[in-house]
Amino acid sequence: MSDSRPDLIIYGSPVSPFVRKAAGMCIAKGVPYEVEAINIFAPPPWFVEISPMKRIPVLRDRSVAEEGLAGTIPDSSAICAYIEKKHPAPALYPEEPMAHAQALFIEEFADTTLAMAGGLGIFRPIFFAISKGQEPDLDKARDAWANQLPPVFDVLETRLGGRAYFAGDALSIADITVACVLMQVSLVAETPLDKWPGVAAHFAAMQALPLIAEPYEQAEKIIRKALPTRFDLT
Ligand SMILES: N[C@@H](CCC(=O)N[C@@H](CS)C(=O)NCC(=O)O)C(=O)O
Repeated sequence: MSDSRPDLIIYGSPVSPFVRKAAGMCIAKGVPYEVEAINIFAPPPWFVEISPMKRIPVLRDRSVAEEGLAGTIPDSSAICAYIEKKHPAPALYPEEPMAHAQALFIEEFADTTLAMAGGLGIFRPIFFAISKGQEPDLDKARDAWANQLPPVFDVLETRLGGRAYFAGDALSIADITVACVLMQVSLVAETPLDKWPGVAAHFAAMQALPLIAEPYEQAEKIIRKALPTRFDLT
């Protein structure tokens, strides 16, 4: 490489939990990366070509190609699987087949069901409104906290079963994804988890890890400019 930029470029914003998930993988493995800002609501034409679902993140591996479609991967799950293959240590996908599949399921559950309840149900109605100079839709956010999230937390509590990790006996993509997606709620609201002690303990332990905390800090810097304090949704 003729310049000082790292091979791995994550197109997106740390405000996206899926960008933070990919960044967390890089941090866990000690792989240099850079987040290159893309405004997903007004993306440049070259980005649309590499993001068929018009979403962030997309990863570019500059050691493969510096422009065009080659060397790019859309979708955080595909990105994380790629980073794991390219940089196997420390392993963030369990080796044992059942634990491996459980990790993939929890990743998917967090990316979809948890993200729908927390991201679409709470983060967006609060932060998108504030960004547009409007009043946050606290009724919608309170409804999501009271009704959409509890069944999701119930599933997570049961699947954790009092253990420290969701799959196998070590940190995996499952833990990283749940933490990154749940922290989307923390960006705008308090997250009292007393009814789910296993989830609460897991969340606290994840928040203490640099691979979770560092990308979140970047997101918080952006969010706190417009929203100095979190809302209480209870
Ligand atoms: N399953 C995708 C989800 C990506 C996603 O939904 N990203 C959001 C930002 S957090 C996005 O780009 N949204 C743009 C839109 O919905 O138009 C992944 O894991 O990467």
